[in-house]
Amino acid sequence: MQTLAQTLATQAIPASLAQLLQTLASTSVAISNAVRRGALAGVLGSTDHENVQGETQKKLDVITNEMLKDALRADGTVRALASEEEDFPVVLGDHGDYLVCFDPLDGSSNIDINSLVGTIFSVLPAPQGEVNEQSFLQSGRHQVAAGYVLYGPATMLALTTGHGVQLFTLDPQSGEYLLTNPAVSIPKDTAEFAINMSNQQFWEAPMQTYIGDLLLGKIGPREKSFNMRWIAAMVGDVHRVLSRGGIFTYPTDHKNPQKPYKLRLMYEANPMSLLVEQAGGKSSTGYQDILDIQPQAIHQRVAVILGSANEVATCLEYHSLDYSEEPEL
Ligand code: AFP
Repeated sequence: MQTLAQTLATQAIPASLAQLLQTLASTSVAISNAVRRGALAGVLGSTDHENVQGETQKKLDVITNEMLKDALRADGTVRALASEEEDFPVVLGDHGDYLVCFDPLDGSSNIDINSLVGTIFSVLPAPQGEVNEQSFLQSGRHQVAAGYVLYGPATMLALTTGHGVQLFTLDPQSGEYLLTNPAVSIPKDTAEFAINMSNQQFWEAPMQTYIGDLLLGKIGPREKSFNMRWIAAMVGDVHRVLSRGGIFTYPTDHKNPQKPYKLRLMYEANPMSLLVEQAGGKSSTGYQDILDIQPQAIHQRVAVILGSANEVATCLEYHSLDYSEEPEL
């Protein structure tokens, strides 16, 4: 089986990008080891800090953030990074071709229950001259690479450099990522959806109606039965979508009017959308392709609907209807 290095050598990408991706991959091997040791390494539980998103940081959020920061600083190809766990971008040096955005440990609330977590990353070109927060505000179409590492029963890396999506499995013996799927392809149709149903009363009309119709199964307008899954780590839910299709959504909700969206554009929505598009799927807010959004801030959040192309298209049809008429009593 091909190693990650051998696979990257077959792609028309600059040597500096291949080096950076190797650095991200080898750091993820160290993260995988820390995650696997869990309580034995004393890494479970929370800190007494909140991140800029107002969420209490887990010890592993902080540890993995530092591991990635140190590795990217030493790599030399990265001018600055933006992390879900950092208030502001961190400038690493005055040379290097890339900016990196990452969520060091997605789904960290799963850590204490020994369930799926992962690392998500997005690589953008660095502009000429000084870099600052503004430099990161590039739409997802500018990403030169994106991927995630899933720390599950096996540690797996999903990667795109714009040449489709490749899936690698970590060989724990050699510490190498080996190519286990050279061309991931998301089935166009599906009978599986992923959404946090507990927020149902707070969704807007299009999502209420769409999910309502899925739940009606064979007796509803869709005339087929749907199954539901929810991992509470986007990395796990998107991995399932890449593996066997499905639709995943974290839609707009009004549970907290100050925070109508949950997922972060730069660390979650953009890299996952590039992977999904490169694997033949579709990704949208309901009204706009996620990859076309012009970011306004690095910690910006968005509504996300992604997955099997035909199912996402159906969901978008519900978003194009007029819900202003009061329902008949
Ligand atoms: P954390 O990394 O802060 O735990 O959040 C994970 C996440 O942003 C995303 O990965 C999940 O899809 C989503 O939150 C789960 O949210 P719920 O708490 O609503 O299940």
